[in-house]
Amino acid sequence: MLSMSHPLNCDLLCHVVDNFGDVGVAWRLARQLTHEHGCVVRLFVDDLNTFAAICPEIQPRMGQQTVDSVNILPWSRQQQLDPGDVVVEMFGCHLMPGFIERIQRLGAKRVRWFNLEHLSAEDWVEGAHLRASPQPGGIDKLFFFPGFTAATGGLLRESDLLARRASWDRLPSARRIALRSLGLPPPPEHALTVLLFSYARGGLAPWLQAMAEASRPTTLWICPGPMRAEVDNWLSMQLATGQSTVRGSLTLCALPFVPQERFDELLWAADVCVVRGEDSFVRAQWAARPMIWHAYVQHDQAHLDKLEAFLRRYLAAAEPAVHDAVTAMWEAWNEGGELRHAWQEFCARLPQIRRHAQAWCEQLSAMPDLASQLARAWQAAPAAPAEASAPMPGAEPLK
Ligand code: TRH
Repeated sequence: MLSMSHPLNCDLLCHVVDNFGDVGVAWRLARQLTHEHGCVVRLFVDDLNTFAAICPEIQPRMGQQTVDSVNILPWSRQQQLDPGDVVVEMFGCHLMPGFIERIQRLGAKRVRWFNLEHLSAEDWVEGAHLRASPQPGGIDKLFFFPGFTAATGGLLRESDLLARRASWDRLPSARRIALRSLGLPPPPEHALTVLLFSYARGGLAPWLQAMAEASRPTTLWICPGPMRAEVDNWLSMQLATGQSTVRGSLTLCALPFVPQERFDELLWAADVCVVRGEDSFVRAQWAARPMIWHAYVQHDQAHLDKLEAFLRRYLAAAEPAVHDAVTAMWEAWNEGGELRHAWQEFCARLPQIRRHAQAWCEQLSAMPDLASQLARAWQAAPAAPAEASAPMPGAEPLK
């Protein structure tokens, strides 16, 4: 909690490049700063339709709205408003010129300015974290890098997340109840459950075939997205949302898109999580489940460096069999390799991989979470607070 005489006014600004991760991360951070750090948060987003997909309470046409005590504003409102005490631009999005001018006019004594960057396990991140980038007008913008080591800004993690997951794990009926409320049939007894939320990837047929031919039944939960078409191709039918079908040992279910608040339950319900991008990747680590990460593809193949950098950290303490099985599976998934053999080896090592995932989660949880580190970073060099009594324009709850 910040030790200021008035709640800190914090602006988060998010430009949706594509998919759901940009606003997904911004939304998590906004709520955590509000609920755990007592900030008054304004979240400016340029694509409220995408926001509404992960948070159905959002009304895309509204000029201003308050959801879960966070003030949500369309991107263009920057033009009319003064910045708060802290400004966090998400992922290097370009703020509107009028807003930048007002940050500069108020100056470093009044505004702390951060650029929250993308997550990477690469070594250079430690050196770049909290580096200042001098801006015209004599104000510094600080780079804030999430990461997996103590010298980075850490990962988003709500204070009660691991306790909630632990009580879910202790409650055998939790999965059944969650699945029923999503309209999904319970998986066959002793079935392996696999959650599929990845980018497009050809060559899925051998993987699906391997699951269909396996002695252990498998239930595959397919999230909305490009993989649905791949699966439909293999099935030679269109699987509608909520529909299930069976091929040999494999039951396939097409999931609805769930609100972000419920996404963790899908991960917790699965024995193996295929995740992607940034936010689902981090949540799978907090779920402490065996996972396969599909990195967000970059033109210059930079994502493969990110993949290798993460695998180095993730598997540093792993036993050789786990190391080899996970590396082979992740590389095959990301590099378009043949999946059948890698999957069979991965499944053969599942109990050890699960123990490894739990140990990794414990190791990560020893680090302070990202929101707390961000709050500490702005406290380290506090700017003079704005007038205590005046509520921020654009921060009033809607009547
Ligand atoms: O959606 P992503 O691919 O997001 C991003 C963006 O593409 C971004 O531009 C890029 O920079 C980044 O990846 C690396 O994957 P991600 O990050 O996992 O975000 C998905 C979000 O969607 C996450 O917050 C969980 C949420 N989600 C739901 O709320 N409900 C669902 O049913 C599903 C499947 C996901």
